Amino acid sequence: MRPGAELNPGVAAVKSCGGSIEGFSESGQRRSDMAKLFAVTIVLIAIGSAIPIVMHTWHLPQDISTHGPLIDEQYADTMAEAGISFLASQFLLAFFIWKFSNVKPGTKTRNFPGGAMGLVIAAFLLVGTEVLALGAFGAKAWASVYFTPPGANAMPVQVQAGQFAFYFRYPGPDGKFGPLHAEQINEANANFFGLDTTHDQDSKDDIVTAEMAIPVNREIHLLMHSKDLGHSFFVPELRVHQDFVPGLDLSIHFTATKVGKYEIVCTQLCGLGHYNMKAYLEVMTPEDYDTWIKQQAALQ
Ligand SMILES: [Cu+2]
Repeated sequence: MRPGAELNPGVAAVKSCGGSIEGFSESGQRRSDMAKLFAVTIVLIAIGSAIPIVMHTWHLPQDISTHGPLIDEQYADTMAEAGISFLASQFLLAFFIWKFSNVKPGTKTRNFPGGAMGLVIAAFLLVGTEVLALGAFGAKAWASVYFTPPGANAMPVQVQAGQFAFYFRYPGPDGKFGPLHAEQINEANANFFGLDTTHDQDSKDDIVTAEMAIPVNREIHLLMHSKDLGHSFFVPELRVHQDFVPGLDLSIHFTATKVGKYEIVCTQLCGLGHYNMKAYLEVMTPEDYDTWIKQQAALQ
């Protein structure tokens, strides 16, 4: 290298070096070959990881809810947008590595106009626009679940999460839930919700179960609370995933469209027994549901 010459192959914006590579040492040539191999590897890995996505190798679970198509559409839009950005950034990275892989000794280093600050601002604007755009496009799916109230005929079901089980409560023939008394929760006598059936008239016909059953094609208004700490209610097929927050009464509404048995899982790491915190949702025909709820009422 000539005295005083600068060589900085790590900076992208150096002058391209087509033509002669006079003075290029053998180790420099080897580095250049390795860089080109690296660029090709990046392109191959990027394309290889995109193929299963484009070919839908990993399907989403079946959708059994009325709001599911909107959620799936949002997933597809997000995946397409993120996928195109990912491929573009990898190809660009590979291009720069290839282009500047054989910088000859003595090439003058040039800096990006504005330095790192300009790049940081550009990245900030790009990512911010991307996040805002996805938020705007996803508002419809979000609003269909959270910004519209349940219909007047929605069937109320209460779910309580606690380490490490879900319990469900149905209001019984009177259609009213009795009040909860946290101090009366007693798992030993199966009073999971803290009901006082001796004094509270509305609690007398409440039905508590360890599994959830609902009639198909009927809107459900799910009332959620946690007994202890953060948990979640996740049924992938329903496209419902809502956290429980201790101290908050949350609710969500949905309509299941396919009869079947589906798993309800907690996705919050809620303690040592978290791995085993699950229950089942059975979507039944209206007739089967009537039979089931009568059976459960008889077991109280
Ligand atoms: Cu949990």
